Amino acid sequence: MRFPKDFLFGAASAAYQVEGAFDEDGKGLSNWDVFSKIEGKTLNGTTGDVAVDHYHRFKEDIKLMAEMGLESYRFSVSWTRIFPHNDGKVNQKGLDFYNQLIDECLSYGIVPFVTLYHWDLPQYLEEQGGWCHKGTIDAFLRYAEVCFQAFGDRVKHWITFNETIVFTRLGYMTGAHPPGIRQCQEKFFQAIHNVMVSHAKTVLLYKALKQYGEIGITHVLAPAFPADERESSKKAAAHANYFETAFFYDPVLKGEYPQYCLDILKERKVMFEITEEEQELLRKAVPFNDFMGLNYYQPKRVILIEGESDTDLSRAASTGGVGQVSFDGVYQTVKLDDRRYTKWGWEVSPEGFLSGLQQLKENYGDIKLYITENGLGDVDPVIEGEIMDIPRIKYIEEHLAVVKKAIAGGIHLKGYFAWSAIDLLSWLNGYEKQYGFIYVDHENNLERKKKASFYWYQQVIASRGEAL
Ligand code: 8VR
Repeated sequence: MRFPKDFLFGAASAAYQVEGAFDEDGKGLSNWDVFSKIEGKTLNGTTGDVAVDHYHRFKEDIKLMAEMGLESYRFSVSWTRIFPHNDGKVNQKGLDFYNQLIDECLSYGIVPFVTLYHWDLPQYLEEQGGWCHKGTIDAFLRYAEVCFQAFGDRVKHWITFNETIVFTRLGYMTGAHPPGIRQCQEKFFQAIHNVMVSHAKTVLLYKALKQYGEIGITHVLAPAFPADERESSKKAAAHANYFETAFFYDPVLKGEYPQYCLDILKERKVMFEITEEEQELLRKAVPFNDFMGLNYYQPKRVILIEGESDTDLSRAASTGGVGQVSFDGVYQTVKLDDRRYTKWGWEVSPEGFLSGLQQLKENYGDIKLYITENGLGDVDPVIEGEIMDIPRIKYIEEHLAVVKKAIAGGIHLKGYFAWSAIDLLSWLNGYEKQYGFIYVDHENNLERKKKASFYWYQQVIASRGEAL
């Protein structure tokens, strides 16, 4: 089987992870520009000041992506290039950069998929309370509107937020991401809710502008499964699916939070505010949400924590590490002996991917889906100067096979974006963890080089998946 004609083969990146030029052409500071400079926050103190210098080399990078045959490039806009300071003034040079980037993609027929928020919040908003502060919702709306107006004639695919669960959990529970707050459930849930309201408002705004494109949000797809046969583990998985999946998917696709979660939060006296008006907004936006973007890396194998719970929620340093204790100390993910894991302890499970997609269809019906991220973080082997990233080829091949199967099984999946187009800065893991089809030589002036996977993906795209 070949993939359908209108299925998009893409790859993704995020502004902070690739652009660099953190203070050029009028850009203001983001929370990550500040946070990454605090000692001990990132691996070896790496920052996005230069990253892989995509800001200056985007022409070269897009040219390589075109050579690979890429049909779509998912990238994010850096909010502080557009609104550098807390004065509401738009920075034209910021708009110019993305105009050039978009035009460059289009000149090769590469469809731009634009993420408005991939974690880099203006520092001035962070200082006012970040996502816990209602003013951030208005600021986001204004920012989104300026982007729609500046780029919307050419950009027809918009993603409002990337992985709400990650930046809120790491920002307010484990403290690994800015603002670095630990174990604050009130803030965690308030931030999630404010993001959901921002999403709903942005969707309605986009539709009101009548730009005739599509808009959606990207969530983590990480279905939880009981790690063993015990009843308690089944309970843990159900609880995890409520709090880590339904709590994020329901407000977007059903317009309300799962009652199961609200009851528990009330019982535990976790106080956060949802006004009537906001609740109404969530409902109103549901039919206008055009698609769900899914980032799939791994499922979760969970067990219930019995007795005294391990309260050190920051135990797993990365966003996905096995061993992670849930936000409420009720369950934890475990490593299973008979499973495959990456060097960073992320489980490799194409089967989990397929059941995650099937569960979504069962719970939410026939929604349009894009895989907005999927890929393998590895230290790529270099053999006689060639980057032989064979494990990455294998990983993507297995997951693309699932995509094929899902489509054949009636799941409405319209595109696949590998993470990542090019090697980039990992938020917490520096440059050690590579994901790209294009290698960046940090010893040698950030020179680009095609990996084995580059040629492989090129063939996959050219044959529309028949080469799989
Ligand atoms: C996603 C994020 C993306 C990447 C990929 C891979 C990290 C990384 C944690 O959660 O959207 O930005 O982030 O996962 O892993 O290493 O930078």
